[in-house]
Amino acid sequence: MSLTPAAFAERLLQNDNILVLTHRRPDGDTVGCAAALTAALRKRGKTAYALENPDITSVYADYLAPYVAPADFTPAFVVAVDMAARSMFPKNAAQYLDAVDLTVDHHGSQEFYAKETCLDADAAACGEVVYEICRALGVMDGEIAKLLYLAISTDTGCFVYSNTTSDTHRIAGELMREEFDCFAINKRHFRTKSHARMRLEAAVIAGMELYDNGRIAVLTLPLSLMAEIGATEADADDISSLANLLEGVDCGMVIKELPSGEWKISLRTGARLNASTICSKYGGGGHAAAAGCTLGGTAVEARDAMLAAVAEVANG
Ligand SMILES: [Mn+2]
Repeated sequence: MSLTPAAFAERLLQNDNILVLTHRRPDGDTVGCAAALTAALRKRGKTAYALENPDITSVYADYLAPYVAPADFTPAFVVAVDMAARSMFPKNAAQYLDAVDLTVDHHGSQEFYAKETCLDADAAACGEVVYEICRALGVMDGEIAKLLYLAISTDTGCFVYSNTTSDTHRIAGELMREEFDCFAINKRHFRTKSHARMRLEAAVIAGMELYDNGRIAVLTLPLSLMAEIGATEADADDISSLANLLEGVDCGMVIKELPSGEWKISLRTGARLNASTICSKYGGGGHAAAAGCTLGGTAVEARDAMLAAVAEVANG
């Protein structure tokens, strides 16, 4: 049912005027994949653009900017990258909800909304699959390699999360043979924190709650705290990895307030718990070790709903 990367590349070569979509609240994987795929298609002589993403932060905006479609671009073929579900479409992509020709993804919770899908749920990042597609397209250079390295390094926490495999390292090694400044990417995304980010981490850690004999850590990030600190969305990027740093914790939960007043839940789990199964109870999903969902009500109600779901899955 799933397309191979080679078949995916074939479909791309048979079409033109291609638009690439990224997911809501874009991360390095979706942005790196969209930019890399667009660059690769242009190298093969195609007219290709990435759709502007209204949620993009300064952490990733400059990677996508050279590829963003002009307002008057009318696509003939639409591709989605790293997008598991229709709920992940950004607001400005609503017209493509039922019009995606191809999806490439690595989420086990993939909903198969596209006409055809290339899914590798064992890949640590969608960037690993897009790497194979670029190889099948016969194109690679320093720019594409930089973008795919961004995708893979950010989805693996710079190669330390449990999703990292020997394939992840092999592909990263092959990318590093191309000409780009790998250290600059690592320094920017993994070894640098803004002043606001440092203060934000201190504040959410001060408010950390522990449950289940210290196995569950909950961090809450209301917009009022963001405003108090003067933190932007860019300062809160990947804050969900923070809770699991505490010794003894194998279920880290970050409850972050959205501008809509709802709560975005990010769950990071060890082998004992499947994060995607837990989040799917509330319409979310993702990977076994990292998943998310959105809940209404107060932060306390969202937390209690999540703790109940965790307990249910742990006992089930
Ligand atoms: Mn991803």
